[in-house]
Amino acid sequence: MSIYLPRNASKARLRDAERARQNRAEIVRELSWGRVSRRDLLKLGLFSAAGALAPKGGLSPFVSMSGQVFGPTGAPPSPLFGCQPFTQPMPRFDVLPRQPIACADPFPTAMANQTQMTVDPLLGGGTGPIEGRPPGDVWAHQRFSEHAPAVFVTATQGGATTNYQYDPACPSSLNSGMGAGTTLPCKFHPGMPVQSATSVWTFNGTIPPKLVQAKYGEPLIFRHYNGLPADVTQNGGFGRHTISTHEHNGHHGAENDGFTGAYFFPGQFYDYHWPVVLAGHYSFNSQADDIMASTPDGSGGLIKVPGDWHETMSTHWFHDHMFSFTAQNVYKGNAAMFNIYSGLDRGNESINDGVNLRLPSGSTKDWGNVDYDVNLMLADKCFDSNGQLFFDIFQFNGFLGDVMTVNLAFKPYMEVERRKYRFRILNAAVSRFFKIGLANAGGFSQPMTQIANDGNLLPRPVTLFETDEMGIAERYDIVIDFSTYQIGDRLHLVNLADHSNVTQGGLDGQKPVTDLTMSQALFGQNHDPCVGRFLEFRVARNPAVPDQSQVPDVLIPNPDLSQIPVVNERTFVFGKDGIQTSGDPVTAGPGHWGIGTNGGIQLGADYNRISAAPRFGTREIWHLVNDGGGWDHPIHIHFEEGQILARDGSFNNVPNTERGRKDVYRLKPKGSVTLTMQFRDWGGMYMEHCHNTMHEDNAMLLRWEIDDAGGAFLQPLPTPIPTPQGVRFEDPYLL
Ligand SMILES: [Cu+2]
Repeated sequence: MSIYLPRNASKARLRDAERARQNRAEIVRELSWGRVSRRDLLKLGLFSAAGALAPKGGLSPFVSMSGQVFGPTGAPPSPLFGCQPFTQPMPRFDVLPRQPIACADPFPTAMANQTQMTVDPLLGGGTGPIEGRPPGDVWAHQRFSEHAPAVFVTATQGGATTNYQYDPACPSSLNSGMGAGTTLPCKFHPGMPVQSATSVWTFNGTIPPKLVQAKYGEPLIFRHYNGLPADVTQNGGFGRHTISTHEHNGHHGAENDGFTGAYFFPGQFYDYHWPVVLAGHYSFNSQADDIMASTPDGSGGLIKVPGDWHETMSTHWFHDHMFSFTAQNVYKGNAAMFNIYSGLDRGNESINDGVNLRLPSGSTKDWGNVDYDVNLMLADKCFDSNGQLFFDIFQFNGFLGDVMTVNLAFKPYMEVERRKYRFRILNAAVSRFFKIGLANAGGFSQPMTQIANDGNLLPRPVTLFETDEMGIAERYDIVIDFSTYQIGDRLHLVNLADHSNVTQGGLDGQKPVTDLTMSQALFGQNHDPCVGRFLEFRVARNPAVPDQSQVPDVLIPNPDLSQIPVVNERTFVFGKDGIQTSGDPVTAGPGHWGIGTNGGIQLGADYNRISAAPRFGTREIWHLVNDGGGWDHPIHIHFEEGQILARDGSFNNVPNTERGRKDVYRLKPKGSVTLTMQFRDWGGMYMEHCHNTMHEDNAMLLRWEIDDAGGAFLQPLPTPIPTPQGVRFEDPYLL
């Protein structure tokens, strides 16, 4: 339960709460440094077996220093330093340069580059490989020469610093006045303090968040340098300096999937090879003779590619997946977006070739225009009394912030033209759900058109006045037509999902408690500080050029699975108190949460254990079941998008906005989801987990794998155990 005292709470209560927060922060810090383990805290009586922080005075926000419960109280509200909503422009994403692969030095190699370098004494000294990817055949890039990298994109994870190289990839007139090269200090608002290099860790250490643009058939190397401090204690109290980068729902080999145990150390890099192929690449349309499966050629035409065009993907993101530390690292800034372009979803609204859907984007470039195609990253944050980013790992049910941000800016505004825009909205929160409505100046709900869910365009667009409850890591692509408004009009995106729990007196990280109406959210008595308006649109002018975009009645129909046999069904039950079966402190993490597979007991997380191993080239049906404790769990299955066959036993319960393809499946309290997935093209070890990352980091994560095709695979695959001096391997065990 994240608790925030009201802003008018008494000074004494605020002082006690701040002291409790500082005491808790000290324990969080010790844990994050690895100086104490959760087992140690358990022994000290500071941690209950169920994982909750023991109610000792000065630690829990529920308990006063004298041992008296002070009821619905807790952390002091984040200071806003007098900053008002909608007083800063929203920065568009910072687009990372796409360089020719020849710029990569050293040149990428199929197997991990084991060139030795000196290792910092704080990391044990000696020497170790420059690339942190596990060595050898098993972790070589699969089919590397067939998908020879063409484009090189690189970034360094680092502490907060000023951005002098901002590139929004659009004119300043379309970015609320901010042009390329605008100097951006790392602040959540110009009136808030600069974030210190230990408080915020982002790609290149800068804000706004980064965007990588890719297109089908053009393999890309993302070289991720770890520029974080070698000293594990230099983390501002939370965040781990080892990282593993997951391209969320990337369809590629496991060596590029950001496996939770394949993390790398400060001073190292990791080459992620993202071939960007349509699912079915090796088994469907393999001669590439269907123009619908295609990619822009750079000069107005199309190049056909293998695979099933019904599996075309669009809006991805990538983020840290470090075992047990994902929530802290993503919250601290390890989150970026990845737009994939295709013949269908080209990012050009004027090319009329019978394939291009001509969604709102722009026309200047052949593909990948972002003039009217806007990435939005939503996240709730929390600050300490100095205005530095704050995190509390003891919120096992979920961590909720009290300050709403878009693109890491506190409640910004965006100037828009009178025309259609596409917004690629990502829920990048730790535990918060959003339900989004669009309000006009009078507070009345306005129509929006949802065109995509997760990475995938829907079979048909859906007009709505409010979105579904958007789970963590889900993406909703929404088109808003501002041509029906007048110059000078102001509209707002409004969060309707209220996490406040009045009976328990705090914010509930388990699920949204109440879905508010627009009028309740705007005019009601709200206890959740992140409810209400969070982004202002200012209708600034008529379009500079006529809007040529459209939203066709048919987008991407689902792939036809009728001829593909189902070879297996599996059931995964998501619940509490996973039983730990391994005492290995490296690969295993104790419960609070857990997952039971095929009728087995609920188990804690252990990435040395294989919980499912579907056969390469097959299709299965998986049942994801919430054990009914009153929580929602947004479950992400890596590797390939699936289709939802039933919610709570029936297809009738699947809303229109979920009838396309998905990669995150919200279970809802007591709910279940039945889905079907295929396992093709690539192999290796993947994950399935709750994307409430507090649940994920506390044992709601398992490893599954496809281990009989795609590479030089052993069965089962050896588990990597990274060290700064090199990666060793352990034999896994099968459930
Ligand atoms: Cu969960």
